[in-house]
Amino acid sequence: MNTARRNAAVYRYSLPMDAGVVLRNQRLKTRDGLLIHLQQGEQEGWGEIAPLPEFSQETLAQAEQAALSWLQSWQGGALPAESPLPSVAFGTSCALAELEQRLPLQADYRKAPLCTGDPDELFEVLTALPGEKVAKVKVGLYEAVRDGMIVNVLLEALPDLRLRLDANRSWTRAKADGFAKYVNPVLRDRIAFLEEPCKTRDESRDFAKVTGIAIAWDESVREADFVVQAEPGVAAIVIKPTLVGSLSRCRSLVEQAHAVGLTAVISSSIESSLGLTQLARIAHWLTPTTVPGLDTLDLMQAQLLRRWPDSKLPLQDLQALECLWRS
Ligand code: OSB
Ligand code: MG
Repeated sequence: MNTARRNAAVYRYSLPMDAGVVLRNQRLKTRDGLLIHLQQGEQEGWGEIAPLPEFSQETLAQAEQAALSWLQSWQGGALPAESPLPSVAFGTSCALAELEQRLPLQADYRKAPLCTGDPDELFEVLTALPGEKVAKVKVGLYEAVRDGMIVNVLLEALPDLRLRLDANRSWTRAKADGFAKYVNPVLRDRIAFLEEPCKTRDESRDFAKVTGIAIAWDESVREADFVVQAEPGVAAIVIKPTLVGSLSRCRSLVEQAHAVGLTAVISSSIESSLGLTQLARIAHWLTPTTVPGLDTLDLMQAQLLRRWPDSKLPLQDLQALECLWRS
């Protein structure tokens, strides 16, 4: 039992984003969040708490309140309960796991390159990609027909490519069919999965059944009535820890997925390089055979405290951060 004195601190960060990062209905000019630091004797741990606008239920102000009360209680010697706010539960559980050396250091820095716009650009990246060629393409932003053609062209041009697609529930059942019509049936099994094609789960299930294109749950995983189960046409669940909650909640979801034969993909909610490198460690630990969905660092103009290997982005250190509280 470690009886050394405990200290804690909370910092606030605001990282400039690349021009033109749009989340659902709003442009994201800066990514704002908190870093928490726990210290006990020789041990220390960091965690990131960064609710994602348009995706998280909680605001940063609410997360800050909840984080402060969690930290004060921890600092006083308690083991506080997991916060009901997912971003807070994730950040505090990561900091504790680092402090207690329960988060392995080895990381999976592979990432599935993310393509929102230009398929020519993705083509170049993919041609140069070492190892397993898997990329993620956002669909549903333009016309479904255009999406279908792009997918077809990419799969035809690169015979060892597998694609993950993400429609973020943007299609009606009819639009989803409009997409599928343009994807050559012999190429469809190289779509590893299409995340949430339709507005409802039932429509997405039907789409998978009719088209033979496998689907994955992402938004659904965060809904109260969601249960992890094997279903025809469902290949994977996407786990975004900042939106889902504590490490133990994420771990339980991964275990449930694996137990029924589903792939679990650890994925980014646009965390800073500090949170993102922790996600790479979580992915290596819990989903070692699956490429994680972590290609979001380049949406930002700087890294924070810890570097992502080979990233050329400048690093902001602790001095650049505003300390909100320390004990
Ligand atoms: O739609 O899956 C999404 C990031 C933030 C919010 C929503 C999403 C994402 C990603 C992360 O796409 C990258 C990935 O999953 O590969
Ligand atoms: Mg998604």
